[in-house]
Amino acid sequence: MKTLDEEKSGVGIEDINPDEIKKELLSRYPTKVARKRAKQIVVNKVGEDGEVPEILANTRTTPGIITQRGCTYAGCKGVIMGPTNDIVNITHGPIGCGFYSWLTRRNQTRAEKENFIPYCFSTDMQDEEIIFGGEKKLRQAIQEAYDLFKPKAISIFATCPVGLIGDDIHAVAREMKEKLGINVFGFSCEGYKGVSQSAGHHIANNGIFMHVVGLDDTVKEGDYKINLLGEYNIGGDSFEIERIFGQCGITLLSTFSGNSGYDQFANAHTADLNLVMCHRSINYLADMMEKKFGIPWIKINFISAEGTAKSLRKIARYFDDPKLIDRVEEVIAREMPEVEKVGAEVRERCEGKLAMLFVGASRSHHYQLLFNEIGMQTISAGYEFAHRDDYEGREVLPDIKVEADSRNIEELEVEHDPERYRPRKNAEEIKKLKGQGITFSDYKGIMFEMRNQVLVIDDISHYETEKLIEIYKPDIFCAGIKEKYAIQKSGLPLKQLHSYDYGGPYAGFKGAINFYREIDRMVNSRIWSYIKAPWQESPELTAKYAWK
Ligand code: CFM
Repeated sequence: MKTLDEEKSGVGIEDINPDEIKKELLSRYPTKVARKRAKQIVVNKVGEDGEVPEILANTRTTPGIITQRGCTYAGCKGVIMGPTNDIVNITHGPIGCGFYSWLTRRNQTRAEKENFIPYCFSTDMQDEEIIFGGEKKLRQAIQEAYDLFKPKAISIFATCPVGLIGDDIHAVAREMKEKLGINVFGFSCEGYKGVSQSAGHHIANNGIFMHVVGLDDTVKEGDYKINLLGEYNIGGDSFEIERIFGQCGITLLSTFSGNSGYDQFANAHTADLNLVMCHRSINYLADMMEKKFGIPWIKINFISAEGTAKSLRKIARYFDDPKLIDRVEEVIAREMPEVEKVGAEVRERCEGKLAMLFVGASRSHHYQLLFNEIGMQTISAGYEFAHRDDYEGREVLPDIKVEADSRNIEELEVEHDPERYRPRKNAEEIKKLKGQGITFSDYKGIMFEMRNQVLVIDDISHYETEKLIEIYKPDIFCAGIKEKYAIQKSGLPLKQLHSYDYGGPYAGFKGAINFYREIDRMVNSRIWSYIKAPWQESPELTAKYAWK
């Protein structure tokens, strides 16, 4: 029997010319498509001054290409608002859209009282509503949900047909808010609104900011008050992060939106610092909260043990209190030995193995750090729907061309709140913190942290995926459920980084340990080499099933 290493050719980054591969990937496309894809497939090159190449992103997928992307409604309802536990989220549309937003994302919660996450609320539009309008049915659905559950708030999500027939969900929301005396608000997040789910993030950020954030001015007890933005508690990640904050004595007011609810959002503006975990999905809210209430934001990352330690130190430095600084160091010192022990053990078996990561946005970046911790390299990565700033860093923001598809999404005009705007740090303090290496309102992007010569690919197609696997023969491919079985059939393990398969948490210290062990099992298992499609072992089957 061959050893595992003999079965795999073990191609290294050094052995392959990425420009040649790019040429090969493009060679199958019609000229016009190839020209566009050429700008979305980039060979990474980080200059000495940190400069990175330009990439084309957040642009329409060419019809006919099998993309990984989802729709605007998925980004708004599924991603940002879905994890909230005590808001009744009603999908206004045909039942199919509702079904696919029903607990398929593994966002967990520990709701104290109400938990509506396991429910799927839909107006179940039929032909009649499509032809004569669905506002009446929406009104009835809101009333029914209210009568049954008496929630604090109800939100409405528009699906494609709602926009096409012109139902005014916002007028219905206003009317029902008045009638029921609870907060009712709508999101015009029709699936077609943008080029991907990214548009839905922006719409959700606007809605939650306009309708909920700032409604409750109560100043809560606790030191070092923060919000965690862009963490959705997939597989229990938020629970692990909350555990760490608890140990450090950091007060978490609100998470947008993992393990969080209406009251937390309403009160979030009383925090002293916003932490941004997933930049893509929530940067709008961070910027708006800073403008309106004066809360600064910093980019942090709790994926990877190093990232977690670094982020905690950043928070401690921001609050500039020796008590917190010491406590954070104690927590890191207590947690790290176990992480390092498991890491070293796993590293022996994983060192030098290759990973590819193609997930929505942030995770393709953050998980590279976890792989690095066990000695694995990322040979190619990219985002489904992120924007140029997530690749190249926020300094390119002024250069990003706003196209018609993005112009569709409202940019809110935000000003200082006349009474409640309060800068959390004065100019001198900010200067001091910057001197200590803290950067505010900034994200450097994925390319900056990737090796030269690796392929960075935006909105990867299924054809490109198969080609890359054939050429690079990576040890693991990270993507989602749509890719999972197709890729596994090629004899390669696929780790779902959206839902985590059935695993997690992977955030924080304990999460890092879980991830190391899981990847060790996956890349060092022989099981994939035993899988052979019937026609690989019995070629005559090909003939039997052929047309003629
Ligand atoms: Fe942010 Fe996410 Fe992601 Fe995302 Fe998503 Fe997700 Fe994702 Mo799936 S908010 S961008 S829209 S980190 S659902 S929790 S895993 S594609 S990489």
